[in-house]
Amino acid sequence: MSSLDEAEYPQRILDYMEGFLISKTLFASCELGVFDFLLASQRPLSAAEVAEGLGTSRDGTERLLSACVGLQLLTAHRSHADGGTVLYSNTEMARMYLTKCSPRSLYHSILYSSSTLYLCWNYLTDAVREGRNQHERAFGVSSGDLFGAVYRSDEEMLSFMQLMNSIWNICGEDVVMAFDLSPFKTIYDLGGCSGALARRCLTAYPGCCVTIFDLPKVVRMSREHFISQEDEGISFFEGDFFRDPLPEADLYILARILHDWTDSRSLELLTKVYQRCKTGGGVLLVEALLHEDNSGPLTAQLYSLNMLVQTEGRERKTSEYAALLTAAGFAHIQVRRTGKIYDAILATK
Ligand code: SAM
Ligand code: ASE
Repeated sequence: MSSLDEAEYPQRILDYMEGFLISKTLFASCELGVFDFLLASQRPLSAAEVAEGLGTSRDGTERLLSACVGLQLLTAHRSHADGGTVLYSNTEMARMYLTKCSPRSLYHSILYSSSTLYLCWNYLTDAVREGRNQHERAFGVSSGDLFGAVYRSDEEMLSFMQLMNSIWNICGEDVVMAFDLSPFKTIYDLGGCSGALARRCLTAYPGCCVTIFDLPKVVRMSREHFISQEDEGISFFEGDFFRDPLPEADLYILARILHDWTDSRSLELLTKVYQRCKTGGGVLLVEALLHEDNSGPLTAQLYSLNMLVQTEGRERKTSEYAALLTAAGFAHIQVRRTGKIYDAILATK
């Protein structure tokens, strides 16, 4: 296709227009459990066997599996024994990223994208028109309290936490290794959520102590589903980072926190962090950084639209984070781009 002139054939426009067909094919395959079923069977299966196992229609399943072959998520083998029946198995990419229990699984990100993001994005046009998030339209909940809306039920909270958790399967190590954090012994992960990044920190810096600071109900859920007694070096602190005093620490991690909030709320939080931070201590921001001229990366540009439909914040450029950090009192601002979704900024007091 790439050899055709765009003036003659608008391949890219067609791809953009129909991009959601691909997303939905991926969502449905994960929701139905296609990749986990093929993994468990340990041999290639026909569409009829998959349909029988999943309790789905034969014809619908055949089309879904065929589309997954087109997406290179499945491989089709022609069985010689059995009159040329097509048998399907996971590609390595699907096995690694789409099965529920793989260490690099994105399964939960995909489920959240399907059940929540897709519904919010249905109102992107309204979000742009109004300049605000769409929780009310999409889910009928007030967005006055942002995380009250995001956590509108226990099920929704767990699903959000699983989304937060799963991306660190892919990007976590890069983010905690972007700087040498070994001088910082007492670390608070503000809005630390499921604790996935705290865990990455401990693996990279076995000598440190990480405390996950989050809202009480999030801490409860994290204890129940994500962090066990065996996770030595990890503890919890229940609190509201806007309302409650912050504990003293060497390093505060704010991963995907500031992008939820306006400049003024972000500055309020960073100022509080600066006041409690030990001298020589610091703050690590983990965010998807936009280029200075806003020319990319595309992921950060799209995530900024997602922040519009779902939060009160935006994705920012390095200079915008630097201005907030400076205004809060921090100095020695350093940036490391990872080449993956999330980058790191370290500033010290
Ligand atoms: N840092 C985690 C990560 O990157 O995976 C989670 C980021 S998530 C977008 C934002 C986190 O901030 C959630 O865990 C949420 O519960 C927490 N949070 C929101 N408002 C808070 C508040 N007022 N006090 C403490 N935590 C809060
Ligand atoms: C937030 C991060 C996310 C708040 C809501 C969110 C993500 C999805 N919804 O702080 C993760 C990043 N992914 C996207 C599409 O923005």
